[in-house]
Amino acid sequence: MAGATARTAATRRGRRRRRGRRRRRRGRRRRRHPDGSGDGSDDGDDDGDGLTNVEEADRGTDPNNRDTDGDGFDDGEEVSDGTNPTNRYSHSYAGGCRTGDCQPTATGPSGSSYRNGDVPRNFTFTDQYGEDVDLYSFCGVSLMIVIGAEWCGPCNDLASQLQDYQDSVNDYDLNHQVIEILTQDSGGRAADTSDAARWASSHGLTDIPSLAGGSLGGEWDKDGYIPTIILIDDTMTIRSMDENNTDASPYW
Ligand SMILES: [Ca+2]
Ligand SMILES: [Ca+2]
Ligand SMILES: [Ca+2]
Ligand SMILES: [Ca+2]
Repeated sequence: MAGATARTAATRRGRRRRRGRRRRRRGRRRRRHPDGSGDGSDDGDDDGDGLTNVEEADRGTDPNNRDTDGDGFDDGEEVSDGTNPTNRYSHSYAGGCRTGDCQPTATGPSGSSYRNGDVPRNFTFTDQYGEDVDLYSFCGVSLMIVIGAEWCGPCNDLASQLQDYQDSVNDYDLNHQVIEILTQDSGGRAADTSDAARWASSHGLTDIPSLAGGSLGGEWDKDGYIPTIILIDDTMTIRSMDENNTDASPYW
């Protein structure tokens, strides 16, 4: 619990530092508030988030709250980043992974585990950069979830393929993202974020979130074997639930 609190504090510190740098860059521009509404007066920026009061009205954000959706990123910062300031799952991540912007309605598992056609519930894990990562941040992106453990040889083989795969996806600018979830360390103990950071380092995962430290319900385990590959489409609907592929090559 203390670890989780420390990680959350570190995440917030990181976000505050990035915000500070961006605010300093925007400082001069943000002190001028053009008359975009054409009413003859300065549009103002009452909460100092980089969006004028008129822009906030146009976007449906709160002109008296820097961070309307409470995701740790100011409204103006989100607009600059191309994320949605009214969707708490939509924001950028330090690792630079691809994210989306939609709000799925979970169906939950239709059997003892998720099946194709189900819309899963959100989960939250911490990545190799210390940021909390939500599954629903990837709504709008087609997603490959890979689940494995450090002690598992085939999981290591699969993990070592993934960054090349993501790089080729990025080269073709495909709307696709891989995420890795590490469930156990080399000794079969529950993986923590230092294990996930080591996993990322040993397999060269950079813009692939390497996740640990959260809770993955039994509904994500179809047959008790790992590695597991799950494909989810851009509406957050499961299209391939653990269909016994143990390497990424069928997807290249
Ligand atoms: Ca504002
Ligand atoms: Ca605002
Ligand atoms: Ca926000
Ligand atoms: Ca947001």
